[in-house]
Amino acid sequence: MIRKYVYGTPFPTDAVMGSVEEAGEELPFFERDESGMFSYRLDENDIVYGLGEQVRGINKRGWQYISWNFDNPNHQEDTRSLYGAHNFIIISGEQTFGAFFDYAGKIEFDIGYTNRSVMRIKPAQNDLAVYIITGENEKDIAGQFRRLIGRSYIPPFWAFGYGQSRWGYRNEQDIRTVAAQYQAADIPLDSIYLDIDYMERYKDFTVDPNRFPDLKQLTSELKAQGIRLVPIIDAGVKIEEGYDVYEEGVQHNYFCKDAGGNDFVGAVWPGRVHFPDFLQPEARKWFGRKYAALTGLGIEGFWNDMNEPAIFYTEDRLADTCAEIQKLAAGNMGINEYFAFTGMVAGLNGNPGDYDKFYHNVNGKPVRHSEVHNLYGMNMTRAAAEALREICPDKRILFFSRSSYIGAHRYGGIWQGDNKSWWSHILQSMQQLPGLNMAGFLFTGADTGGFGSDTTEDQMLRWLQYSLFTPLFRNHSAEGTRMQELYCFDNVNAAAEMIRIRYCLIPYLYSEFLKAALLDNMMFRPLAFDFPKDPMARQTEDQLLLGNELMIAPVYRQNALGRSVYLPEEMMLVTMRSWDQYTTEILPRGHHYVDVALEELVFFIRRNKAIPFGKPASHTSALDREDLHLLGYPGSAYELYADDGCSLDPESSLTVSTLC
Ligand code: MIG
Repeated sequence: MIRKYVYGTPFPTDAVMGSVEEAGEELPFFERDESGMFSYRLDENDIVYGLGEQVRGINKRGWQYISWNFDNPNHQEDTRSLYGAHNFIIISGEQTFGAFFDYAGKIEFDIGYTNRSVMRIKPAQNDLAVYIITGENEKDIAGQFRRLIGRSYIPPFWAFGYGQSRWGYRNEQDIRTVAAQYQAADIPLDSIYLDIDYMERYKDFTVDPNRFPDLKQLTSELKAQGIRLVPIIDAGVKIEEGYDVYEEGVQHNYFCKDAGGNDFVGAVWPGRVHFPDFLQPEARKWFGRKYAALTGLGIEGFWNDMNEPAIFYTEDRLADTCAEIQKLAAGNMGINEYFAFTGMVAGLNGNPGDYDKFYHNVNGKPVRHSEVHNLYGMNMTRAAAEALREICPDKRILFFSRSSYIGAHRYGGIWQGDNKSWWSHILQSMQQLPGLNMAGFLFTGADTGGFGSDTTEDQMLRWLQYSLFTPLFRNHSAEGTRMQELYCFDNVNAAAEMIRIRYCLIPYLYSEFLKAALLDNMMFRPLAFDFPKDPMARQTEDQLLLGNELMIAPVYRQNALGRSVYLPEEMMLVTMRSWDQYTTEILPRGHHYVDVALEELVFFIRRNKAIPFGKPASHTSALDREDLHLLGYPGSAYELYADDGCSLDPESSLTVSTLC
């Protein structure tokens, strides 16, 4: 059952589909005080699930999280905000229920931080809708919520292939080298990503004519090899006379305005930019149609970046800061002045005050950006998705965004942002998956190998052994970091085998993805969602159930040659060295230590279940989706979902068959 409670005058977020009647009776479970703060007393054994893209555990207890979409490359234990606002939680314990705080601005979730046994939720302003969901159990509650927010985005089939990315591929030759090296090493590959360097001076929808003289030719040449190019699009539009996107945006008032009614100016990669006002339907249509410039060159996928939106600085704050620094430098800079100086400089990027200084035009009325901040990235993605349906009505386009709000899951996926080549970030990515799935984000994954800092060969192998299960499977890294294309390492074949195994698993992963999307299920679940009474399952933070058949338990510690695993039921351990060389062993319910050599992948098949397992191919279009065998308990069957992988309406080509 879903009940809705409205406070003040909420800004419509479009997270929820259709309309839900307001409940007559009082808000259950929570106390609400006169300041507008919601509080809930946590029982010792209560678990709080959710919040999607956030730091810390699957159980969010014991920290304060702030939904304020933020370009934050530091994903640490003490981080409070990342790129998304996924304000849905499920409290599991004494009382089990879900709560969605549908609010476009900043909102704090103090989950046993100030006081260990109290959860406090406080929106910046008291204009919001709260949805309370009760049901049979956690899975049922999550399913009801997913039906409320609408069907998750389904990418094209080829998006399940492996992708190579790096910020720093400078020209066509760099891209050709990546493709050639993958082929030479016999590693499957479906996509190569174009980061900001393909653009002409970071101008959206342009291609640098010197470094990428013929993108159309490059796109078709690579597509003939089964590889798609996936360019990035940033939110800010460069201010430059004669640049059509800039000129048109100014002319039609499609950009956000400052308090004086002028187009607001911020600085990001292109230098001074205006920010499209994605809250205006007309601006969305206009910006969305611009993607046709690239689809016209044969492009079939995009990633949207910097759409929190990220602002490196605004000119007035920069001027004020420089003036202050001059004053400081004129005196004898003592320690206090020195720290004031470094703080001011660091505080330019993403300064909260800057988000108070611009406005959206909502049906003719100015709305201060900070009040609707968390909707910006979602509406950028929506702009593209809605337009692309018209530009390319006959096929799905791969689409994922950095910033998001619940509702964006209908338009595209998200990647988990600028992580680092840290072992802890393998686990962090995994711990976000259940919360993301609860919020509808199924097509997701981390920058494999880590974005910032330098990876090592062993870390890359372990990372692959986790990421090969995530729908979005992309190796990406930052400019200036160590090269981490798989052919750069000594034991290329060990990595290649992991990618081959991924391709053998694609029929299963795609089938479970379709089920999750079409039936509003979570593809990745905490153990306790299926074993709610098992106290050990309720504590397990480093294993997940995948679909209905698998449990994953990756190794995420350096130099570990195995790990402890908890089995909530009897399961079959599968240890794979290569796609055609593996062992299986039935293990009873309980605690086990499992050996996992560096070149080995392990996963578990649940009791009396089996998964379809195919053969590798150099890319998804060469996969034989019929040539499957069942891997798992003898005598068990599997229900396979498949489709043509490209129709906009997935039901139009859906087939459901039983493999046994
Ligand atoms: O300020 O385009 O998260 O994936 O490589 C950095 C360069 C801008 C941030 C993205 C990252 C991308 C990078 N971008």
